[in-house]
Amino acid sequence: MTPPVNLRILPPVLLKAGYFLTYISAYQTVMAFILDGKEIIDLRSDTVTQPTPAMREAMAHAAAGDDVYGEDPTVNELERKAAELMGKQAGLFVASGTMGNLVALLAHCGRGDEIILGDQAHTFIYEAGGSAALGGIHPRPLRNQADGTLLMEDIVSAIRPDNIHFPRTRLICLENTHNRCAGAALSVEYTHAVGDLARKHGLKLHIDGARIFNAAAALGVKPQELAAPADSVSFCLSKALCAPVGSVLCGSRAFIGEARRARKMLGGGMRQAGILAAAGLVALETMAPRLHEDHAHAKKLAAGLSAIPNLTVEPVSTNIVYFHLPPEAALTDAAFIARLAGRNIKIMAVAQRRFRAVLHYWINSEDVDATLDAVKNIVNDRKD
Ligand code: TLP
Repeated sequence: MTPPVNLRILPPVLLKAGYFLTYISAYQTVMAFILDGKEIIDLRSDTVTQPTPAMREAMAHAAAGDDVYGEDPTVNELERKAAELMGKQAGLFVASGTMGNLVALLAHCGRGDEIILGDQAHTFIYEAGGSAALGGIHPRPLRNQADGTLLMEDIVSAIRPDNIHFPRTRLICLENTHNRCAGAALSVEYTHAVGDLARKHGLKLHIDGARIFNAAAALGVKPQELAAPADSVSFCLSKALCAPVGSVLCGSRAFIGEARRARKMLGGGMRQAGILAAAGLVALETMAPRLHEDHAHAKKLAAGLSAIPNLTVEPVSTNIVYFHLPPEAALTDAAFIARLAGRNIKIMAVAQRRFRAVLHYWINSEDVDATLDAVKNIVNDRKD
């Protein structure tokens, strides 16, 4: 009888398997070291977050189908869950926060329509003018207050009367949390007031809620309370929630139908996107409830930075910390960034003398200590 395995080749095979397993485990150790963020303290953004092992696991086993046919069960589940969390009828999984905002604007507005938004809004500054370039939509930027709000009186006076000379005001856009306004969380009361104003003037309200879960955590409210006055809200899975890709746009069934058409037009129909949506579902379950930890780390970082002579720190309410070097400091912005990078710490320069550090899942309390230590030494010009 022939044995099922040739026993003579078994020892070399086992040896090779042994080497292979050793390589794999060494590889895993190195990758874990790099991927868990311990090697580099990357504070440039929460967009840099690697997916967690649970997300990778869910992605590997996700059920998938053709999402353009509406046949991807995991995408459908993510869209259902997202809509439920935002208190809306329907959701649409999109490739990015930028696409979520653009698709929303295309669905709300026609060519020549005007949107009212903040002059510090992500949509106004960082989205490559997509709504104007691709939708013929006219932006009307109003001055953002330091807390991320727009003044009611500014909004009212920006609404156009019906006159053939003017574009038609169609939409008001808010951002919550407000990225460039120190990550400020806009309150439920304020958002309702803007929603009431919009309805009174026959306008729609869109919220760029890229970090709306951070706003909800900081304010101690449910995200749907913040989204309630809005006709549409988009939020990102790929930022503080740690998923690798994607955002969800939520609104009424009819609105999402229009948005789905706009997404297709932009080339955003992603087919077996359940592989990505699976990570998004894990993000909603596991990451949304822990955001207060990032906020605590942000407060700790801000307190430590403000104790360093010559640095000024903007008020912190969520996971974003902005701070400033004094204008007269000998240290240039580029040198500051480079010296931090030399200690494996990455932060972002957002304007002259203004820097941003964003806290996220892969940054722990010791990383904050290490960052404070590094900044202190560099600002005091101590050699490392
Ligand atoms: N913001 C990024 C950069 O683009 C600045 C960051 O690092 O913070 N809305 C808001 C409020 C955002 O902060 C961002 C990304 C987006 C939309 C766009 O999201 P993505 O990058 O997924 O297109």
